[in-house]
Amino acid sequence: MLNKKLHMPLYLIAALLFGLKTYIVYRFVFDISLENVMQEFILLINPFVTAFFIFVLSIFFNQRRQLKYIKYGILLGSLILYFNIVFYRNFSDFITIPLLFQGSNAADLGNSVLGLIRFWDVTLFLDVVIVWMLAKKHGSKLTASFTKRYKKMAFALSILFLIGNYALAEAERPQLLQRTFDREYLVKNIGVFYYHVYDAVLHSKSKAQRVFADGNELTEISKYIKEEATTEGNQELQGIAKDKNVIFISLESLQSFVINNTLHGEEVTPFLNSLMDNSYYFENFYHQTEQGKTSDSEFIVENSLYPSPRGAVYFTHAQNDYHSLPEIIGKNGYSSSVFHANNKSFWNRDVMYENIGYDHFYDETAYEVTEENSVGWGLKDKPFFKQSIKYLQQMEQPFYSKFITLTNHYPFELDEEDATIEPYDSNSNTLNHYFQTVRYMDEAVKDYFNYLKEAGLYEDSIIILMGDHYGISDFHKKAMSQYLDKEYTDYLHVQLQRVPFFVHIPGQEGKVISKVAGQIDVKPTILNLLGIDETKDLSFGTDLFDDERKDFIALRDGSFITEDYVYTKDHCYDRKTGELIDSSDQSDEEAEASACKPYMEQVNKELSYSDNIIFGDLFRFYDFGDE
Ligand code: GP9
Ligand code: MN
Repeated sequence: MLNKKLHMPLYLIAALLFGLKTYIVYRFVFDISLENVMQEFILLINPFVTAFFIFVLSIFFNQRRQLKYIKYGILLGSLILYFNIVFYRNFSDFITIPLLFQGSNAADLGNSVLGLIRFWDVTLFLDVVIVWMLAKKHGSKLTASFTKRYKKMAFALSILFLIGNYALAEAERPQLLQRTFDREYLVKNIGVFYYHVYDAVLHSKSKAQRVFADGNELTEISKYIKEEATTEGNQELQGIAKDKNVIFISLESLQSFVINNTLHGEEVTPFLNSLMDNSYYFENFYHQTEQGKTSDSEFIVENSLYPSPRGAVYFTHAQNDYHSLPEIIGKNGYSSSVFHANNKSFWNRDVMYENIGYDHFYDETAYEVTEENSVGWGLKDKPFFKQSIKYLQQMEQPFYSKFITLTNHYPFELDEEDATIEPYDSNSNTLNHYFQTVRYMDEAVKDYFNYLKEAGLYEDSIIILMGDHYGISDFHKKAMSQYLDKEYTDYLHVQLQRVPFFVHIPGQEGKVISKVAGQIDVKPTILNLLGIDETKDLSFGTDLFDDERKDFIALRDGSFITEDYVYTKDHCYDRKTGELIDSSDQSDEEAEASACKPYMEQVNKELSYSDNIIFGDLFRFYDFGDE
């Protein structure tokens, strides 16, 4: 049993004080956005759960050591929190290990650190002062040698709290840890301390893989790329956009099934449909993203490499050497920028963009965001485009600018006044509202074309539009098959991974192109249009206008699509009809073996080559010869 004289043990006092302080800091110092009661609840319990776990460990020591552990524990915890506060004041972001050790951000901080300290910051150490004083005056009364049973119970309780906290976080944001979401999300859900532990694990894992890599692997990989994925590019279109501005529009969650389709007898995307008349439109273009969603689509377009099978490359390998689109075109006289009205650290964009050579990132702070002009994830697409144009007008030409839309994002919320098409009627609210936000985005893009014309930028630009990834997941199978009037099969699932891809060159007629294509091909396609020699590059895609191109598109889960077949979940289908080629019939199985098998090996080889490049940071050993 407990020591009779003991009232409240010091470790509990420390946990309560430190938990309270951490909560106050989360709530009032960090600008953490809370969207619902559950998020508020998680944010409230997490500091106490964490503090309890940290300080309960002290009970395993003898009394003298308990005091030491609690005293230095609270000091260290407070310092970590305080460093984050100071860092946050400058960057509105949390410290990451790579940032601390190699980022220029940390150096910037060093210079201005004095300006970031406030007098009242001393109050942030009040709990430390109280605990140290109590330890000094009443140390022996506030500690005890706890019984085995007490130790076991208290420790078990702390683990239970942790699991409870994590379970709530996981329910609020599924696959929180696997998907390495935004740092704000991590801090919001697991707290700043576990966020640091998580960051450290991520960091050492990717460091280890990098350490054991050497340049030799590149010989084999570059040989493969030269043989299989490098072409001269379509000669007719080569250089057609030379010195023109490139405007790239990333269309949030837009899938091809809505294009040229109707709902209640109305076109869902009237503007994009009309754009098909004077653009190259690829109707069999697949997204190849994984857990990194939008950031994966960005990564593929910028590098023509595959994204990571787990997590987001933008987080895990943001410090690698790449040979990215912004860097290459920068060397060819282009300025480059990204426009996206979200927190700059979302998907670690601020770090990655700087590394791969973007000159400027117009993030949320570049926009006037109010309650009225926001919905769901933030600034609505229409004001987003409207407010962007002034920056574009001042930009040095030629420029490459990427615009990332946001309104058509799960859960597809829209204000009533913005809805111009009735919702669908199915068991899925998600799909029902998807059509409305898709229509809104279509209108926003239409407006944007007009702004470009008014600003006199249209004629000197080429405009590329691409869906970033699916918006309607497998979870809405029933509603999807109702809308499409088709049975939802694995084959259909793969076919639904098609996203729109437009290349709009003002003054050119364009056409609908049916060959199989994917995001991996965007970089070489843009380079060829700009007349930049792509044969020096190491990338897995090929120019989409070149008939000599590699004839399959690999999805990140190993599924693939060829001109004739769709392969997924161990089955080979006829691409046009969706008929299964491997039935139980023996002879058909043989047919399957000869049909999909040769591609299977190549797809796996290609995906693992790409992983090797990224995990081993192999491009640091390669001279692209364009310095
Ligand atoms: C966030 C936006 C959406 O900034 O790009 O990200 P997603 O969830 O689609 O990856
Ligand atoms: Mn997205």
